[in-house]
This record gives sequence, C-alpha cells and structure tokens, in this order.
Amino acid sequence: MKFQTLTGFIVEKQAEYPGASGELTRLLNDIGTAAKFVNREVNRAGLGDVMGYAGEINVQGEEQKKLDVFANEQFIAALTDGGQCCAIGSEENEEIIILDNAHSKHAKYVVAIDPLDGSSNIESNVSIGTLFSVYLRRTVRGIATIEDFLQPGRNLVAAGYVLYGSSTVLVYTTGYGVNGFTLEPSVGSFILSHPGMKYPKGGNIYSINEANYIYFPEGVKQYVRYCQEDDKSTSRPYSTRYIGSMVADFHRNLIRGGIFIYPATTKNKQGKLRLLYECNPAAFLAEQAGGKASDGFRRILDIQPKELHERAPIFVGPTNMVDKAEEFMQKYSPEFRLG
Ligand code: AMP
Ligand code: P6P
Repeated sequence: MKFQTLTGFIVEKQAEYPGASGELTRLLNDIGTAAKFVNREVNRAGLGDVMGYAGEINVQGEEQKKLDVFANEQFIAALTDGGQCCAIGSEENEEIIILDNAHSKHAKYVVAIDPLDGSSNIESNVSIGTLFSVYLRRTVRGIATIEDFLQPGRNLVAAGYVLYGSSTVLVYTTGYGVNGFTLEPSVGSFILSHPGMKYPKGGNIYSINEANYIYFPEGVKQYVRYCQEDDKSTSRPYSTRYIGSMVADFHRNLIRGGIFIYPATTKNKQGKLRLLYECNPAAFLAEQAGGKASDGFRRILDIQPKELHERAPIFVGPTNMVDKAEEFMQKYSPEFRLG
C-alpha cells in the first residue's frame, strides 16, 4: 500500500522551492524526531519514575512535572543537533535559549514552543500536546535576541502541533495548507494520514471552560447562550466539548467543526493562553484550514508581541462561528478590545 512519511513529504515540499538550502527541511524533521522521543515517554507516563514533579517551578509558577522537563530537553537537543535553529523560546524557560552549537548560533530560524501543553492532565491520561512556531530570525548575524521572537504571527514560516493521544498525530503548515501525520509506532515513522485538512462547513461544537462564566465578558456570556438556543436551522443547541488540553480540543474541533474559546475575563483581560507558542500556531493552522482566529476583535496573527510569554484571548475555529462570537464581543463588550 502506497504511503508517504513525514520525512518524504517535507523533502518533497522543499523541491517546490528551487533556491531552498534544506535548512527548514532539516528543522522540521528535527521537530518530528523529538516528538517521537516525547511520545515514547508520554506513553509510559503512568509507569515508574517518569510521573510526578521535577520539583522545580516553571516560569508560569507551576510545578514542573518530569515530562514537561523531559519534553523541553528533547526539543532543545534535537534542534541543537540539527543546527538550523539559533534560539528557542520555550514555555518552560523564562528567557530565550541560545542553542549551543557553533553553526546554529548563526542559523536563520528561531522556534517558539510549548513542549508539553496540558501537562496537568498527565495523571488522568488525557491527551496532551506540543505546539510550535518557526520564524526567520530578524537579527541578521550574531547571537539571537528577544527581538527575533517578538514578531506577529503573520511572519510565521511554519507552525504545528503534536497530539499525544489515542494515537500520536503531528499536524503542521508552512502556509500552503495543513497536513496531518500519524505515528506508526512499530515502524517509528509519521505517516501522512490527514492530507489537506480543512474545517468542515458549519461547525456545531463550542469549547470553553464554563466554570469561569461569572468572569466572562458579557459578549462571551451572550455567545454561550446563543450556542445553547434551540434553533435546528443553525444546528443549535451546539454540543459542548472541553477537555482542558488545548491541542486535544483544537484538533477535535478542526476535524469535526467547532470553536475553541479561551477569552479574556474580568480576572485577566489578557486571557490565559500564550500568544507566541499557543495562540499563533493555532491561528496559523486555523486560517490555513479555512478558519479564523481572533482575540474577539483583532486577527491573532496581526498582534505585535511585546514579551515572550505574553498572553492573548483567543476565539479560533470555522470562520462563521468566530464571526458570530466577534459580533457578540463587539456589541456587548467593546471595553475588552485590547489593541
Ligand atoms: P531554506 O533555504 O531551507 O531555509 O528554505 C527557504 C524557504 O523556502 C523557507 O523559509 C520556506 O519558506 C521554503 N521552504 C524550504 N523548504 C521547505 C519545506 N520543506 N517545506 C515548506 N517550505 C519550505
Ligand atoms: P483551564 C492547559 O493547562 C492549558 O494551558 C491549555 O492546554 C488548556 O486549553 C487550558 O490551559 C485549560 O485552562 O483554565 O480551562 O483549566
């Protein structure tokens, strides 16, 4: 049976860029390699010494679980060995990491990454994920700086996620469509399983943590009530699905058609999710899949980051669903507009 591996697919895509040197090809494959090592440990998470806390506190003020630390180390090691990335901005590290490789210090790409998002779900065996963004560095020579990361998402060269779930799927885009690859563990290769991913027409799932309802902007409250109204002509009431693991929620909604919302609240006008390595990759993928991503007012990919771990509210999914949510935000909660 004819199948295509991630490695073969990436190399094939490079051929569409006659001037390409192969640096991005190598970088994307390095991410795939690290994902396999992370997958192996995630699948053993319930066993032996991998569970539990590394005892350190990450920049988010959360206990770092060993898998968080392990995953971070795998991506740093793979990208360092690959030599095509000069620096990493990771959810696990307060400052950017300059990769220790003579060649890569001057490499032209930087990677922003959440190595293991949703890791608080590890003990309950809920699917967790990696999210990554790839930019061309802005500084033209020398050691990378934070300026190389403070770029709007519209500058992204590539972005994607790895979902460690009932199977392990790597989904990415370089701006010309979205493709998904499922890991065949017996062979150790990611195989093209979801070519040309697109949101279905008209979704009927909404994903939001309604425990925060009393803190939602009025526009979000109104939108949630809209989702719950009985109107068969618009497939409402929608189904609510929320697993508390962004990659898992995003992937399900991409496959089945649904909106994911982590909004600003009266407690935090910036929302919770990180712009550079959670919102931007999700937004790039969503737009490439025919959908939309905004903070309720602005296109996510147009937001100019001011700091590495900056948060942003996010409404992401099929265009018609995000448009409707934006209507409620603009009508009922204009005071939540940030930019
Ligand atoms: P490179 O010289 O390998 O860094 O590639 C230069 C540019 O060509 C990249 O920044 C991409 O825009 C494009 N490109 C190169 N290789 C690939 C690939 N395998 N898949 C998609 N785009 C690629
Ligand atoms: P809440 C996991 O901690 C995470 O960063 C995302 O993966 C997830 O979507 C969100 O936070 C869940 O947050 O506040 O609903 O528990």
